[in-house]
Amino acid sequence: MCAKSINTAPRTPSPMTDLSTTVAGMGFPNPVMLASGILDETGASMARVIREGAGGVVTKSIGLEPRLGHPNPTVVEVQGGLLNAMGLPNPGMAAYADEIREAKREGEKRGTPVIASIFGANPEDFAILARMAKDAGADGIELNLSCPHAKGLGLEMGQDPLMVRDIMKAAKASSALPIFPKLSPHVNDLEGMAQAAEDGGADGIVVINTLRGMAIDVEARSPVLGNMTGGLSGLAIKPVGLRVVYELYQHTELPIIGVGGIGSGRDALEYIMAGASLVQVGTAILYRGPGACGMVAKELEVELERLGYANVEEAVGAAHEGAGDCGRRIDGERGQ
Ligand code: RRO
Repeated sequence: MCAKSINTAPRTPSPMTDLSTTVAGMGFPNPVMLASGILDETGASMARVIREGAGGVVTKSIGLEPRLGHPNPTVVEVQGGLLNAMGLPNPGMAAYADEIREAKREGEKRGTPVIASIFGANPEDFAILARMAKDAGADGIELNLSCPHAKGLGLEMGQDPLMVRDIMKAAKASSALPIFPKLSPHVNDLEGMAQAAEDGGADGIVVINTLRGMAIDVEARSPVLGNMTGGLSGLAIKPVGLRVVYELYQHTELPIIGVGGIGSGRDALEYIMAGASLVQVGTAILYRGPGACGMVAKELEVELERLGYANVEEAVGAAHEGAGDCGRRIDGERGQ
């Protein structure tokens, strides 16, 4: 067993579970956030998600300049989820700042953080965007280092540990906000990438972005998506996300934000037990509507109570208890 005791499981149902939690100094009314890329093009849609019970919202990924994105079709439903190649469409941060302000007004009423997702082509872009997002009132920043289908952006940067470190440093230097890089499962050395993020001053790590995939139209004898390939999200990727969160938990002390195929309180609890301190819901919005985050949070509360957890923190990493030598980093040493 590991020397560091983690989350001994309570035995009896807890009369009341406190869903509120604090991560990287930020307070969240519950740990279920809206993921970047869905219902977050406008302040009004994010405000609605907040009103319907989300514990936090993440904006669509925003760059410096307006961008049209990839040609249609940009989204197709596939077995187990969605395949998208939106191509980072956005109006540019100068125009989008008002959307952040509007979401923030609703967030302030309920103590719900608004996190700005940003993308760029180099550390300087990220530094400027982090400052602009902060000035617009964002409570935290998510660095998109993992979009699987954007040339020279996203994943291309997130596969280079030195670039990850330098982007983190630049964003951190220009904005005092908590900053969370979003990493891809498409990396050979996830542990090294997390270390690079930590070296750059990351306050937590978000995993996972979508998985690179493809759909074929046999009548047209061609790929369905205008971009040919796209990112797979939804239930199909949940086992991948869980595995990544579980492995990261063994190698970093940073808080982990889990995303990928979460559509119920049970899914959220699986991620939390794997090691996530917060979770994000994206594709499930399509099936459950704008209230999906609030619904998942309520279901999570029932699950935590049933299992006797008084709060979310007690359950974080619980799935490592029964796994023998836990390998969680202890006293600066890396585990197995
Ligand atoms: O806009 C997109 O096409 C997109 C982004 Br930024 C991302 O991070 N992940 C994804 O699947 N699509």
